[in-house]
Amino acid sequence: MSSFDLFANDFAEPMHTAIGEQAILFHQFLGNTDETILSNVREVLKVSPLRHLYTPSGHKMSVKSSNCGHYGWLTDKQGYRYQEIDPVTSKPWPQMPANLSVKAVEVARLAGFESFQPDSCLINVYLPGAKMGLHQDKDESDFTKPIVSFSFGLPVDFLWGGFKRSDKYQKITLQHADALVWGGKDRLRYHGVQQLKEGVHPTTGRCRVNLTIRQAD
Ligand code: MD3
Ligand code: FE
Repeated sequence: MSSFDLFANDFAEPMHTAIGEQAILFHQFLGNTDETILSNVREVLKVSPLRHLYTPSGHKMSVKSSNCGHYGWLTDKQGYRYQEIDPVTSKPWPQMPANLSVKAVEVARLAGFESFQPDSCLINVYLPGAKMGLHQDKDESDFTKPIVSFSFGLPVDFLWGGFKRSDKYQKITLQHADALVWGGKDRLRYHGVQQLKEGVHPTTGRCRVNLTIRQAD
């Protein structure tokens, strides 16, 4: 290897990392659109506020959640599901901000998923100590559609597992403005996030915000 190769590698910060056959992490994909997207999310939350959800077995989730788009994901005693009405407001969820669905369709296309029509965005806010245990996303009607996730604020260790809960997993750091797209063979992988560590981020303050954009129906 020449010294030129070493020099080049220092600057060859990858724009994206393939973490699975059909799962790609796009580093800093959101660039300077972060503030615009977050201010649109704050407007959504003025209408459909963040709330803790309860699993069907009665456990309070540590994240606080809301939704925008035609369908919102939720869980309560009646189970995990998508629903068109926000039970807090008894009204439809706020519309998905156009820039959000545009960026999601754009990054899905970059990952090779052409016909993605997002109709749902789950907003999850993590404070230090919050986490999400290993689970599969399987409440959507069409598993051939990808899922796109945008991360903001404090970094977190994302857990990328296999197809059984007991399969071993790897840890991948998700940072502010990163986009993760997965589908196809990787669509039903177990995944989760480790406990958020204490910290303050210049854009979000003492939290992490994750937007999960899906085609639920
Ligand atoms: C890989 N959210 O809302 S996003 C969820 O950071 C959820 O808030 C996490 O899991 C979060 O359901 C992770 C990244 C993610 C989501 C689902 C996946 C990656 C995935 C499903 C299969 C494989
Ligand atoms: Fe998930």
